[in-house]
Formats: sequence, structure tokens, C-alpha cells
Amino acid sequence: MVSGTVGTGTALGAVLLSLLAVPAHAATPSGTVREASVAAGELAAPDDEGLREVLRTALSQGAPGAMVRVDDNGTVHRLSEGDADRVTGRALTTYDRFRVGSVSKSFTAVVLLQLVDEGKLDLDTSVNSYLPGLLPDDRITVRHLLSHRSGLYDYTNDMFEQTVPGFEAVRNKVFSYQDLVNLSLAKPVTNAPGAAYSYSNTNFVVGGMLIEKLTGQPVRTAYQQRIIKPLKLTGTSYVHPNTVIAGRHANGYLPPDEGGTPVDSTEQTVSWAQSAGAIISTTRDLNTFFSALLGGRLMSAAQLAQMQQWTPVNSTQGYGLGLRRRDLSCGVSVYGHTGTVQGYYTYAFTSKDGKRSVTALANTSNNGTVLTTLSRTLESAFCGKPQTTAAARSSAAVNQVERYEDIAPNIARD
Ligand code: REY
Repeated sequence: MVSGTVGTGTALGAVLLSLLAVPAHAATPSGTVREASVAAGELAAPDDEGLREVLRTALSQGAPGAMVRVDDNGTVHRLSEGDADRVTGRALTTYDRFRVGSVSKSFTAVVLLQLVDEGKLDLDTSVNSYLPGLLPDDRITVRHLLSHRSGLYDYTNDMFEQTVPGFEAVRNKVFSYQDLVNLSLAKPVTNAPGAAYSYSNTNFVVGGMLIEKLTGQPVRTAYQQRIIKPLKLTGTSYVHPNTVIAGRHANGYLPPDEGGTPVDSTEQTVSWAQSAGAIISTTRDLNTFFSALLGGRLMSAAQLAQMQQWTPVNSTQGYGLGLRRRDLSCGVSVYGHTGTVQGYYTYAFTSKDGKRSVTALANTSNNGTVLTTLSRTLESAFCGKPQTTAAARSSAAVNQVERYEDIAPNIARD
């Protein structure tokens, strides 16, 4: 077990922040009333004991290792439990790199919104006007892609119907974007454009095609020049189709559906996801990234507001443009993304002002129990120690019942 708290926060900063805080339960432009935007200075202190308990519970439920890093306005909390490598027994540390899965979607959305700022892309224009003939319906807009309302079928539903055989079949494959779009288009759309939220990797594969078309660069270069280099994310990379995670990293472990020994899934091309899920990063870098994003340092205020136009997912979650919102039991909303890639579960979320950021990882997947447990790091990190009043208990109970993990809904991932 490693636990450390370093750095300082200033009381004056907290006072100033509380003066700037947006009132709780403010209505969003899309009319959602449950969002509660709270500045970091108004939050309860992170609950390190609670975080430790969550990580240990994840281990007891089958995760080889689990870790969390909180960056709280200059104060850092780092906790880790268990193994990065089950063969050597090397302990997991919060400096280890890992595959972030769909947290990559937030990177892709940032690049696209920067292109909106540059006048090269319009959110409400047909995707086909940028990529002629690609999609079967001219009414599908860029905004529909980024909010998962295009109706484009998620090809991973079929690809990973059987978890380990599905993974082994693609782990060394190299797909073109067009290959992945073709897999999707072989199936009927799930809804008319704009009509419903339906999470689909296909949307962010098309997002990658848009980046390449509009910048004339591979997505790797766009991520590098626009996000990784300016924010000095030294542990972050996009190496597709290379299969190796360079440097010190957590190995990923994928449990078979039928039980038994987990497969070491560390090395894979992640070509099945690319701009929908192939980034490698660290807890520090993801915290830096989401702090910069919500802090307004990656795009104009106008585009950041677009990113936070919420489509309801369920009663405690909304999806913006490549950005998730989760409403916690203490009435605080947090902003970021989740990620699932074979052997890795990630949560990376920040406060409304970007000043408290949290990244949690378990080096397992295909284990819904661990996924739900790991989500509790957000409660400990943003809500502090649990309250014991009757009102707090009943609100927590409601949240527990209504909360489910929304990843790609059509395949059983637990
Ligand atoms: C793919 C399957 C999950 C994961 C996925 N991830 O779409 C995107 C995301 C990038 O939202 C796999 N589950 C697992 C199965 C279920 O194979 N049969 O749990 O590792 O992050």
C-alpha cells in the first residue's frame, strides 16, 4: 500500500473560490435540473480512508491492483493497492501508465472542438459534407456523433460478445477506420439522427476520420500537437498500431466469461477502438487534462459550453460532447469520462472549475462488480467522509438504485 499527501492548498484560495462558486442545482442550458456545479473550494476534503477502503474492496472482488490520484488545487493524494504485474509481483504505483479506453473520447472531442474554434468544422453540419458518402443518412451531424445520438450501431457489441475469444481475435489486428465503419453499417441504425442517446464507439471512430480529414494529420499528431505537448503530458501517448506500453506500466488482466485465470491483455493494437479508445496515460496526466479542460484552457468558453450541453443518460448521469457528467450523492456534479479496455477500468473526473481532479484505475475489466466499486472513489474524493443523517442516507440509497455503469449498453460487460 502506498499513500502520500503532498503539497498545500491555501485557505485564501478556498475563500475566493467559494465566492466565485456557481449556485448548486443551477439549471443547464438543456434544462437538466439535477446538475450541481460546485467549485473545488466548496467541496468537503477528500476522504483518504474511504478511498483506501474502495481500493481494497476492488481487490477483494478480483482486481489484481487498484489506484487513485486526487489533485486538489495543489494538494496531491496518491493511493494504490495490489499488483501491477501478477508474475513478478511488482506493486502498482500511481506513476504507472495504463490504457485509458474511452477517456480517449474526451481527447478526440477536444481536438474537434478546437477545429470548431478555428472555423474548420461546424457542429450542426452533416458529417457527409466533410466525408462525402460515408454515412447512410445525410441528417447525421457532428453534434450527433459527439453526443452519441447518431444511431450508428456499435460494432463492438458483436466483436466482444464472447470476451476472451473476441479479444484474442482482434488483439493483433490492424483495422482502417473504414473497416470499423463498415462493420457498423452492416447493422441497422439504432435510432433516427438526434432521436435518442445510444453509446457507440462508431461515433468516435468517425470523429477520428474527421480529425484526419480536416487537419491532414494522423490523430496521433493532432493529439500530440494540440493536447499532449502543450499540457506536458509526459506519460501520455497514442501508439496505434504498436502493441506495447512503453515505460513503467500496469499490466491489464482480462477475466474469461466462464471464470478461471485472467488473460494478460496488456499488449494489443487497440485498433478496434483507435480514436474511440486507444490512448495510454497516467493518473497525473488525466488529472492535468481534465483540469485544463474544465478550467477553460483547451478551447474557447463558447465551445466548452457546447461540450456541456447534456443529453440525459439516466437520472444521475448526462453525456455532453465526449464528456460525461455524474451527479454524486452529496449533490455535487463532476465532469470527465470512464474507460473500459480489456484489463483496465478507468474513471477520470474533475470539479466544475477543474480544480479538484480524480483518476482511478483497476487493472481488470469484464467485472461489473469492480467497475461499480471503483465508481465509489468519486464519492470519497468529491463528497468527503460519508454523512450519517437520515436525509443523506436516503439520497445515497436513491443514487445507488438508479446508478448503473453506462459503457456500451448492448453487451453484457459484467
Ligand atoms: C469493449 C469490451 C468495451 C470490453 C468498449 N470500450 O467498448 C470502450 C469504452 C472503448 O467505452 C470487455 N468486455 C472488457 C467484453 C464483454 O468483452 N463481453 O470488459 O474488457 O471504454
